[in-house]
Amino acid sequence: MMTRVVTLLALLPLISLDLLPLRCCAGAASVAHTLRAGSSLSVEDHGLPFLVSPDATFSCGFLPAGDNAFYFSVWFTAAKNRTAVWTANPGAPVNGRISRISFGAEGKLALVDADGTSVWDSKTGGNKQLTISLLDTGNLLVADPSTGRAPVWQSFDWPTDTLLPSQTLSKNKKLVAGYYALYYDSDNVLRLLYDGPEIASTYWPDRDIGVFGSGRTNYNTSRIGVLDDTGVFLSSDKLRVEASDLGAAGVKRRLTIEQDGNVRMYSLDAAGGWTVTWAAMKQPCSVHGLCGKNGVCEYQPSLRCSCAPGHEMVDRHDWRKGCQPMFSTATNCSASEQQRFAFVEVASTEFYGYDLGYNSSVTLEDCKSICLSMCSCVAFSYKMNGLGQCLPKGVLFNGYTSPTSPESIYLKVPGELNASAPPPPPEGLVCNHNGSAGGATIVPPPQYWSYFFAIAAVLGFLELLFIATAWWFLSRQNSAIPSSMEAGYRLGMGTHFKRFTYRELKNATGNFNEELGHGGSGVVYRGVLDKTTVVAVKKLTNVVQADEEFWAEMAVFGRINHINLVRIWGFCLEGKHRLLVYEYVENESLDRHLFGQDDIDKALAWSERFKIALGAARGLAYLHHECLEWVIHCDVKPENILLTRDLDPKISDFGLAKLSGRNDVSNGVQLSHMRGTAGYMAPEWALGLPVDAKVDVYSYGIVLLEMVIGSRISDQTTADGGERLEMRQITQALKQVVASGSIVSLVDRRLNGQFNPRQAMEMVKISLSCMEERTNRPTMNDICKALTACDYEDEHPAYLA
Ligand SMILES: *[C@@H]1O[C@H](CO)[C@@H](O)[C@H](O)[C@H]1NC(C)=O
Ligand SMILES: *[C@@H]1O[C@H](CO)[C@@H](O)[C@H](O)[C@H]1NC(C)=O
Ligand SMILES: *[C@@H]1O[C@H](CO)[C@@H](O)[C@H](O)[C@H]1NC(C)=O
Ligand SMILES: *[C@@H]1O[C@H](CO)[C@@H](O)[C@H](O)[C@H]1NC(C)=O
Ligand SMILES: *[C@@H]1O[C@H](CO)[C@@H](O)[C@H](O)[C@H]1NC(C)=O
Ligand SMILES: CC(=O)N[C@H]1CO[C@H](CO)[C@@H](O)[C@@H]1O
Repeated sequence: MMTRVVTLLALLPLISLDLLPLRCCAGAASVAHTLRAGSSLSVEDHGLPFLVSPDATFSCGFLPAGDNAFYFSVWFTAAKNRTAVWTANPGAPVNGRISRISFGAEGKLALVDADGTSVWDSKTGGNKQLTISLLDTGNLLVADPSTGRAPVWQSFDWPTDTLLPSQTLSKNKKLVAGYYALYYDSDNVLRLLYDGPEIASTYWPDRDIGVFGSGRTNYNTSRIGVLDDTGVFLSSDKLRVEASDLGAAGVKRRLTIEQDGNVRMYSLDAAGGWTVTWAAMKQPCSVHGLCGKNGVCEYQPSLRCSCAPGHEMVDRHDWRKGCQPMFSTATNCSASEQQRFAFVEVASTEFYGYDLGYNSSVTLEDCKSICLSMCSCVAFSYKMNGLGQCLPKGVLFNGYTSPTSPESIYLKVPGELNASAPPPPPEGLVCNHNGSAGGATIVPPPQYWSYFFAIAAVLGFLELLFIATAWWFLSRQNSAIPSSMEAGYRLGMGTHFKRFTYRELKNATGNFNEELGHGGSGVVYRGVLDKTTVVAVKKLTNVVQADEEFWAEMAVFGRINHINLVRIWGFCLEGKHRLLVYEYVENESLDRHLFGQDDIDKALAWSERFKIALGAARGLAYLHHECLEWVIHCDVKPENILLTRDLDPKISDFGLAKLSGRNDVSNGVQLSHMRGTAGYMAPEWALGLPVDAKVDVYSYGIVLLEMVIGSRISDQTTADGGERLEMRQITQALKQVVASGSIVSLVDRRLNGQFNPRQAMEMVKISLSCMEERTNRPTMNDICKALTACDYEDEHPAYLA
């Protein structure tokens, strides 16, 4: 295998990536830029534009909008997908037959539907000789030539969802998409508003930070916002935003509000596609109104709605209509009725607004009684963090869940949901710190709670009883779990986590004949369960634990569940055999994709690399933080990051450090054997210091850097290809690159300059901070936040399409 050598020390001259060649539009010259009164175009000629701007940047004419429906719009000629930048008849398409756009003899631009009704007109005309032109700015202009082409009407005054460079957004103009609007509020601040059928609220600038906290002002009454060609949007309320490709010459840009409530700036690339260069909302779920009443938004890895526990969708096809409770809510406010209710915790979840009151420095119990005493209280949010903040809520809107949120919401539900069952666990997901018999905490990870509570609500308390008993058994370290208990346990977990017999696994793997790979912890074989499910079966070597301890660890593994972690389906513990059964991940490990592929076409694209970096960070953050810092991976490297068919990352082999021996010490875990892989191991390993989660942060930093440069760090050599570089020299070189502000010399050449410089720079900066001395390294949560903040390439959520 040939190793490509990236010479970090020899910083090469920058390769220009911002000079995107512009497409020329042959044949456009035959179409008019300006028309006199008496011109028209039928929708049946929709292959033809009505007008094209002099330099052919913009065209206008009919754009299809579904079956046999058309809009009259202006679009960028060079864009592959004709994205309308202005539309005459938004929301009111005309028929695909007979409809016409005409600039009539009286000087009025009018859109007439098949049945002869006028759908829209420019309300211009009279007896003057007017003309209509499409300008190079994208402005469709009706002008009077006799007065030096003074505008009589222009599309720039009637924006739809898009602002073009040189077009102004002002007091009486707003950008609208569905229920969302970008507009100047009466206090002079540019805001984003959700104006839905049930509720209306503004969500940008962030209301928790406020106008001034967001760097805005409400003192400037001019209320003007302008986008310029270089990619700067300036607003009179002191908002200034810059495109990530700021200043790139000749780039065609637009600023558009979209159906998902976000505002994005786009640049047209050479291939005729659009690249997001700025987005108003960094967290897609912070947009209001996405999932409706009692709905919860989750962004992991793309936007997804679900109902709060005990609720179901009102309309299966429309999340905006939200969810309704499946239980009877309070009808009167008698004390006896209030006693009917209890609370169910939904961890890491917030619902914005609709507070009925606010109390601080109260206990959770006080907060419960405050909510019980208010008839209209349907839930409360409680934040521990030393303040004891209690916010009873009257309505649940704008819900979102984020693994890092410190808040929990407690839903008021009828007590019969738990009448004779054991209490729902008092805390969120807890990977029992020390595997001991602590509180039986059984709340599944956040992304499964809806499923979990749906079962609880529908089937009643039976499962809870099973689960609790099973857990009681497990936590008693009883290795002989009766099968009915196992069944209940499986059901409750919403998974198939189970104990397998050795014979089952032997059969499933055809007597361990197809080896998928091997590492320090054992050999992995391909297996097939129930003739259908492909799994990976790992025969563990080096397991030093007694059966009881192994059981306890398995109990923890069974609860680890995150989209970016390889799922563990079960295990086998029989005699000296110790096996783990994993989800099979189709697309091999990251190293196979990243290294040794000299074929340019096969190299991972930038967006894929960034997605993998973010996903792996989320998986590790989950292990470190959601599990009370219990699970340290200890062997983060590209070989342990598996990729799905869609190239989503899943971390494998976590938790094995623990199985292969440990000594708990007060500050960190002292592992009896050194684990990890040379090149990815933090320096404290070598120094024999106790290790903590920061060893994973170090290794992650190395992997992150390797994703940027496309080769192994341990293979880096000096410019003449001579000796290997030491880590110290590499960080030195990286610091120079960061200081120079240009990352091009560093990024994998196979990408041919097709990468996002801002993301690449952020990745290198994070990587550098991961290589710092232990206490200075960021946490995985910090890294997730930093990466998410530059993840502008949000796909549009599928359900809104
Ligand atoms: C208000 O904003 C406009 C446009 O950004 C700017 O030209 C003007 O100087 C501002 N006025 C004040 C008083 O800051
Ligand atoms: C055009 O739109 C289709 C469907 O919306 C999408 O799959 C495709 O990627 C788009 N093409 C470009 C160049 O944006
Ligand atoms: C309130 O409702 C409860 C049960 O829903 C009922 O038993 C009680 O009689 C009601 N009280 C009044 C005053 O209506
Ligand atoms: C909560 O606040 C309200 C009003 O601020 C007050 O009347 C009430 O006593 C407080 N409750 C507790 C338990 O502190
Ligand atoms: C370990 O378990 C014991 C016994 O339940 C408990 O008191 C202790 O707090 C646990 N330790 C940690 C760090 O959770
Ligand atoms: C309303 C109600 O009965 N809630 C009960 C749920 O279960 C726990 C534990 O048994 C009780 O403490 C609650 O009162």
